[in-house]
Amino acid sequence: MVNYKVADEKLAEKGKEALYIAESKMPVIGDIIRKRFSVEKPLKGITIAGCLHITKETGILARALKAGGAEVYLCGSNPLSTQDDVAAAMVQEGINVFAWHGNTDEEFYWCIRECLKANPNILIDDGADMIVTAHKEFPELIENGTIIGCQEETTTGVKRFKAMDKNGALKVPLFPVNDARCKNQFDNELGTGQGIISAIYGMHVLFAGKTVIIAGYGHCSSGMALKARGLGANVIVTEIDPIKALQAKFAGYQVMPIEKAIPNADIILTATGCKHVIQPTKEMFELFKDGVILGNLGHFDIEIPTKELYEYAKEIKPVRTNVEELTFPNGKRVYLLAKGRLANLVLSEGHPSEVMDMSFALQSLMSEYIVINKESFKPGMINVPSDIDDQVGILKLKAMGVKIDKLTEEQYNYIHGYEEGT
Ligand code: RBV
Repeated sequence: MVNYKVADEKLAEKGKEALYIAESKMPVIGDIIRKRFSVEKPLKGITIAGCLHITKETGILARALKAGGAEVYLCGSNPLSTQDDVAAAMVQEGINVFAWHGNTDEEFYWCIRECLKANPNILIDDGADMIVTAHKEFPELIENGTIIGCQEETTTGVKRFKAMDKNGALKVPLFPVNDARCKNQFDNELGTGQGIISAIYGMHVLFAGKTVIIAGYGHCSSGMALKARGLGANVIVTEIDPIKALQAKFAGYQVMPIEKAIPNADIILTATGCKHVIQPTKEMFELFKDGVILGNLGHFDIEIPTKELYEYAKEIKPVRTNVEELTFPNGKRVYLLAKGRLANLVLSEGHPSEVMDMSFALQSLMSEYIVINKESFKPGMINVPSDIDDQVGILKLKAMGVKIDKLTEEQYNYIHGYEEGT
């Protein structure tokens, strides 16, 4: 029996088309790993609950986990990122899905609880909401050993778990998959980077000649800055980290405090993982240029002070799908993308399948690793083993038909030795 609550089961046919496209672009998880999993069944008897964006790429991950023998439960990791057609198609394939686009906060947590009620052994989170809920509301799953290991997909979630671990509050073995090289150097830099086109989807705007603020210069935002510059924008980077600020400066961007940058900005895009990147004050809001586009690509909707912007606006008018025009008391207009939620998933379809192939290959291999090694873990953060990271890199290169050099014995000894010098 499949357990589910989705928006409309009749959308399944359309969802299957999306899955077909994704699978053709995800050869590592959608072909190589899935085929091996179907034969070896490394996840037999295991229930896996994923709190992930319900997209065609997540569908391909779910297929691989199921092929490996797992019972799979999914709920959305953001109320606005669920692709209802894909959710419906997954249900037809025997995946238990609790997700629909536009669910309320209360419904969002209801969906998480439905997944946790299935007594999952492995939790795959994106943003930490499911694993934090397990700690708060389902502690027995942790205490009685039902949960054997957890995986986190995104930077913001890893940040939350590091804080939990520091406070002694993290009671499960937690693998920060986001921190693996095959994840953050591709999904974050290229996927989120290319996500700046959500501003184009939203307002059909030309980047060339525009002044664009990119808030942050981490993996995600540095990718965004590069893409915005590539489209001909005049890019200003804002940062709080001195080294990242220097990196941005030496990469040729203007770097300055956000307050100085705002009056000239045509587009402001955030991906910092931090709160109130634009301070929620009237003085700050009044600095905006008339017609500025505001978009967030970070995990939560608090980077741009959405709530305070809504309160300050004298009029809020939906102008396009997931774009609102906010008119301030002084008559200036601001165009807010995706209600401040991650625009790269809400206005477009999330990160392209090609990069999610690596992220989800890591997630699937880590689930297998957790099953094999479950006896050896202690609660706390545990890095993804570098050989699993390498394996994903090797498989991706193989799938792309790219060959690389191998160390000779002489080179191996040189690199691992200290005798040879001047
Ligand atoms: N993300 N998933 C998708 N197409 O399924 N797109 C982006 C997808 C993930 C990405 O790995 C990132 O770390 C996270 O969403 C942010 O919530």
